[in-house]
Amino acid sequence: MLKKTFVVAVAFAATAATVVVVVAALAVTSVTISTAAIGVDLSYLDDDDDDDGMADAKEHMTESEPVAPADVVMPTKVSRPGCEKTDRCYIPSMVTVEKGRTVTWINEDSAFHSVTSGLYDAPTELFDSGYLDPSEAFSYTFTEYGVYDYHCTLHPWMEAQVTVK
Ligand SMILES: [Cu+2]
Repeated sequence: MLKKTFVVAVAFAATAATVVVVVAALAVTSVTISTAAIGVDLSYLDDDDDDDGMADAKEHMTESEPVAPADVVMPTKVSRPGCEKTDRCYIPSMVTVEKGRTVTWINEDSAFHSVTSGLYDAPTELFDSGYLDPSEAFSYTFTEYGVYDYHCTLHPWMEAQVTVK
């Protein structure tokens, strides 16, 4: 009787151990499957094909930058009065640069504009881009400290300023 009980106990223990092993094996399998599933999902999400670790969105932004980056933009529709009310005839209308720095303007409007030193009523001879075609850029290097007003010779409301410090 005692021996039979012992055999049953051993058999039970062996069965229990098997169940534990099977459960453990299933757990390991399910973890492996989960990881594989995540791996598949990630590979679909990651369409970055050059493996440099840069986000694709950032790379696309870099690609869309203009060939000649401008510090100041003449935006669309500034050939009509109105931009002066929101100070957006040149954007930004006030820039501050270090001495020796070159500032670049680009005409993003469909009309001609200029970048001419001084105010419309009181121009100076420091710089004058002449008429800038649409998409045309103009650069000037500021070699002296000061506050420089500039304007468009075609549109008196277009005035802005560069500060060199
Ligand atoms: Cu203009």
